[in-house]
Amino acid sequence: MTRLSAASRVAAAVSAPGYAPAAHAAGIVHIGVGAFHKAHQAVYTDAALAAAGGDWRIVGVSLRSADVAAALNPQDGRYILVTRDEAGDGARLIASIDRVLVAPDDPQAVVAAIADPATRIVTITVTEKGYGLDRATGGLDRGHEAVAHDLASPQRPAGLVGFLVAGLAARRARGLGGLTVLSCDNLPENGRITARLVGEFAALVDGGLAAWIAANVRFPSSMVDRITPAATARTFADAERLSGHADHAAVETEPFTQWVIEDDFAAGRPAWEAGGALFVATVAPYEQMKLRLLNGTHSLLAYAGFLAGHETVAEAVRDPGLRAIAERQMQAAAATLPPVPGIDLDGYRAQLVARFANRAIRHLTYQIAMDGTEKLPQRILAPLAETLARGGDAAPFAFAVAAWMRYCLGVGDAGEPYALRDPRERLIAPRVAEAGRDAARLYEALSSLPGLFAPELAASGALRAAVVPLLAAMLEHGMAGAIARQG
Ligand code: CS2
Repeated sequence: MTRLSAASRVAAAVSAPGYAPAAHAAGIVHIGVGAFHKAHQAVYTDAALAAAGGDWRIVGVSLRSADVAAALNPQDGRYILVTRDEAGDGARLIASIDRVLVAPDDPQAVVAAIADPATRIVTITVTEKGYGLDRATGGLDRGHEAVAHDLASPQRPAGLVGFLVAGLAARRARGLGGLTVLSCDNLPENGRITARLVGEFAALVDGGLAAWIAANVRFPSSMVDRITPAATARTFADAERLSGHADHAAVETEPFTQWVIEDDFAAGRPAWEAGGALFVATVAPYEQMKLRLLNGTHSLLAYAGFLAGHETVAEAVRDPGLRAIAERQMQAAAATLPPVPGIDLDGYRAQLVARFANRAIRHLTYQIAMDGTEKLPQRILAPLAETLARGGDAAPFAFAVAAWMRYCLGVGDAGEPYALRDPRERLIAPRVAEAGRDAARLYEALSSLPGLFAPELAASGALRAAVVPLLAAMLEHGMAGAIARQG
């Protein structure tokens, strides 16, 4: 089997990169090199390098596992991107990643990479739970495991904010300039959040550093979108079929891709527009649209779909009853949005349903169901709270809330257990156990989780009245029965 690094021998089906990778030095450190990064930012960077050159290759960082480094480093960071829709598969070789560091093996190498004079941007995809955001205050959660660890040993960090602050401190100590920190996670105003968490952490370590960061580091927000399931044996088999190379770093994704970025960079940026990125002055309307319409519907389909026996999003959205509930929620969520420049929201919603229905992508409902307490606030609870504040109806969002609560039981309708996979599961489990299968008690137990429901939601009688009967129906008739009863 040929190795992927032998670019000259790449099979005809996959074209070689449109640039000489080794001729471009690294300029970006990316924290969280998972499937999403490989299907999104790395692809835009690959396009930018081909179109405009520059020293913008990527040094990837894995905060936990050594798997990505083990797969990518032996093949010089290259991998096959498989794009799937019902018309067939495409494949492309991506060469923008230079190398991958494994933080737990060598945290100092990560700090050194951020503090390298060549580094001008640090991009991030660590998922919502990686930030250490206290939802109640909007600031740093000092009880977050990685934050607590890193505050206790700022020289040897383990988490996102600790690494950013240690790397920036090292830049300042070396007399280097600032850089841009670009969050690419599904959080509203992700740049603003990152700036605040980094600023608060830095102030606790060294007040002078916090002032230096405020003066020298930019934190633009960005909205990212590409449906990217976890890679499986099928991904690897198809990458090999399409490219002629065994590649256990291959990743699969849908054809659609979107990246909207605030054009506010401290030290330049790649020509990401070559890959289709849109640069704007303020990204908030795009982020809200995506979080509330795409991700909010995803979460509904994940909880209700998983419990109704649908393994994938495509199956869930093709269930006519669930599809109707999803359409209703999308319509109500769209009504909370400000106008989004250049976007027709009806068209966007229709496109989303078509993307969800793509059967060539096996996006597991169980994958999306994880980390519910980190996802619900911006996806479901925020548009719900705004709707109630305007005197609107809670009903269109109530099914998603009830389905998440039902999911928190950790056992399916046939009695089969599953792992909740939520950072707050140790808080959730005793509450759920105490409430039993009593819908009203379950509602109280979960709506009062600290920092989850905003006070006005937790106190809303209208919301309770909309959710509790649905939850009772789910418990009594099963999820499939509850969906059928909505028709
Ligand atoms: C999904 C997202 O796993 C999830 O929670 O909703 O990963 C979603 O697929 C992406 O945001 C699409 O851009």
